[in-house]
Amino acid sequence: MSMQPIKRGLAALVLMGLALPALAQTTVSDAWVRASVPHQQSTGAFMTLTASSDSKLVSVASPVAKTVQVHEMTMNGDVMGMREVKGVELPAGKAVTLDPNGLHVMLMGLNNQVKEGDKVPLTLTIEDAKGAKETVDVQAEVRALNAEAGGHDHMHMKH
Ligand SMILES: [Cu+2]
Repeated sequence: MSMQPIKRGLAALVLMGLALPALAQTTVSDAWVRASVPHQQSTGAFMTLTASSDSKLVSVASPVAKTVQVHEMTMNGDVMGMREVKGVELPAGKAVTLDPNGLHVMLMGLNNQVKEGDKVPLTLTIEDAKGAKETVDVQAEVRALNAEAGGHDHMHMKH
């Protein structure tokens, strides 16, 4: 019985996660980036994070974008917008999801078009309650523009 390459890749990632030193351990699953169209300036990255102890996602970096921020969606009357947040609380053992309707990672100033099927490297910096920092490298899969459409479009939102 043969595993498909994608499954083998995921298994390897899980094993690598388990092999990390026993500091704060945060697992990241289902990381994906929304595909962009040519000349689009920014796009969003989404994932589910689970920390083993109370922690905070403090920053994200990626070689595909000049600036990476963590945003939250805001509603001002009927107008949807977003703003930068200074960190995302990751309570111990609780899965925290960044999705197109809430918190998300904003990749701003894209160096190139991000195409469906590409992998986007993301480096997450997570700080535990004692201030110890951990970095987690993730390969986020690029999904089609309309994947899990949240009824809004980043390109038309104010920052
Ligand atoms: Cu945003």
